[in-house]
Amino acid sequence: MFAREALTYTTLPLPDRVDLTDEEMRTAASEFYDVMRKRHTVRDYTDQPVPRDIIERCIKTAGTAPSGANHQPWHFVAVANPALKQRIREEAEEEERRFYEGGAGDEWIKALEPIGTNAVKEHLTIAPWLIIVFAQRWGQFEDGTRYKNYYVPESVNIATGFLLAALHHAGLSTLTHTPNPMRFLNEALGRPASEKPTMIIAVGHPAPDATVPQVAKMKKPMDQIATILE
Ligand code: IYR
Repeated sequence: MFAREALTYTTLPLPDRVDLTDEEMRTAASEFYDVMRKRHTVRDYTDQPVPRDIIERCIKTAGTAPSGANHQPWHFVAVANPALKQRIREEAEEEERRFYEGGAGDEWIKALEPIGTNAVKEHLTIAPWLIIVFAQRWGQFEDGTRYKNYYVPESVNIATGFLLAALHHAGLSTLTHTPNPMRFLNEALGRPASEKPTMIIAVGHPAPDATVPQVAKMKKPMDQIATILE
């Protein structure tokens, strides 16, 4: 994506400067918390379609994330094609069967018990979209030579967080899914060996009878997630 000659240090005045009072910041922070605390990981979907442009707008938001040396080492593949979703489901379920039938080990299976997951991944075919996140371990200049990427997991995971927030903000539900290994996604989606799939995100509208595990509502209190040193 980068032309070598474009990679020089020049600056521009900070765009989009925000200048809120403390009270305005307080309100904004609380309002965003109120949006985000209503995000729930949803496992039961309807097949109600979601227009492609909404998915694209959310991916655009993901693409604004900060990244190591601004290399933006991510690629998102959005799949609505039913045959492709079916193939991804079949291959993911095969991995998951191995996981749930012993690959995971007893401690991991016990940790998942209150979440109620199993190897059946119906959402992968019912949800109208699957977004597969790929991490680019290295990139290529326009002349085909390689360049290194830096802080790839950190960068991709921040972008993935932006994507989940954007989809939620747009009124959609999501499920993050990580079959392991996920190599089959490179072949299924025609992505190069330089890219590592990190996550499948099912996206859509919740089924009328959708539930969430009760434990999912138990969020750690502030004093456990933060230490404030003034
Ligand atoms: N990838 C499996 C197992 C799984 C693991 C964790 I950690 C979860 O929080 C949920 C599921 C699956 O998707 O079922």
